[in-house]
Amino acid sequence: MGKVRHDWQRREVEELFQLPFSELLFRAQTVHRFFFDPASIQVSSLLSIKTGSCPEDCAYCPQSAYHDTGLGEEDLLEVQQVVEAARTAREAGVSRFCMGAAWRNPADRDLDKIEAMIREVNALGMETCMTLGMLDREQAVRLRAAGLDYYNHNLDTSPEFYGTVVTTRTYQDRLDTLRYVREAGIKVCCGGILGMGEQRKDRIGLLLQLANMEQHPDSVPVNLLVQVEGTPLESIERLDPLEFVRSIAVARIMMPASLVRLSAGRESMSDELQTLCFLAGANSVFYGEKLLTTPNAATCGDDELFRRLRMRRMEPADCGRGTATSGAISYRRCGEGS
Ligand code: SAM
Ligand code: DTB
Ligand code: SF4
Repeated sequence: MGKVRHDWQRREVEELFQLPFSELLFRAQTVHRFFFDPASIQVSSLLSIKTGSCPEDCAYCPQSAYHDTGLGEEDLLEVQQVVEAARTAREAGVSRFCMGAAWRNPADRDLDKIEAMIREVNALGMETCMTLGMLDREQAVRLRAAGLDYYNHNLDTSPEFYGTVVTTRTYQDRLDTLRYVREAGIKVCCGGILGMGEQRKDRIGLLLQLANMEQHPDSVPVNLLVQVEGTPLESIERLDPLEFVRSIAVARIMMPASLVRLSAGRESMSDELQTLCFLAGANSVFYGEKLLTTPNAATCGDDELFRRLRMRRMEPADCGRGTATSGAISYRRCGEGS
């Protein structure tokens, strides 16, 4: 039960997906409560620090310059603008601040500013996360030296399906950046997007990639595609919501000590569907009116949902890997601030 495995076989994962729903959720909940307090939830906020006109062609993304979504290119924000947004998030009880840029990779000339953002947000007592595209080894080392806690870099889907959604980079490019991030001592936030027209075998392929890494990602964002007008995936058939819940449950079982984030897509979900995702083992969300460029679930609705479910916010110290000592965890209740 307390074992964290890195040798998952496709056949076993297929069998998990095929379990009766009640059995799958029971197994996921059993694992979840061994590693975490199942009533606690980690809360992150997102800020787009550089929006639009990205040179990559990701079919899902409203920020790709290849798609006409009406988003113009904006400059990299000033450090003070970022700090203000982080302070507001902290006052709303957020423990991790995630900053995203529509870049293929950061230019070295922008790194001084990025480093200042990391230092100043850390100084507010928040965990920092950046998602800036591909990094080289030296850039990863610089970000860590500035104090960066997490780097988000998603594999997004299976290696087999990847070429259908992105052609301007390879799966191996993503894996290389993830390796540099790990080697630099930064915690890894890595997950994917479901509902892009992939098949179950691709969802399994993604989960196998994540769960068979030498070290599991510390955070695993599971995004439900936000279907944005002007992107090639705007009219793709919607994923069965129960298949989405199943995928969360299987992610929880395969990566029991990681935070599994119910990430993009909550705006289109009912409270009841989100509740099923929490029951399946999701224990992290993005909180705030906006994701990067699209609307997120409303904060007042989230506060009310957490209150109805009696869910408590995790303290930053408990947001790392699950400890299997849930009794020792302390909490800040929703709305109490920092
Ligand atoms: N440019 C960097 C990169 O691609 O790594 C960082 C920003 S990018 C917007 C971060 C992640 O957002 C992507 O890896 C993808 O998983 C997610 N994402 C982008 N568009 C999305 C959408 N329409 N629905 C769900 N997730 C999306
Ligand atoms: C992640 O996995 N999801 C977030 C974050 N990491 C950077 C981004 C979601 C973006 C959704 C589309 C948008 O708002 O532009
Ligand atoms: Fe650019 Fe990231 Fe969007 Fe791809 S997902 S187009 S790399 S911002």
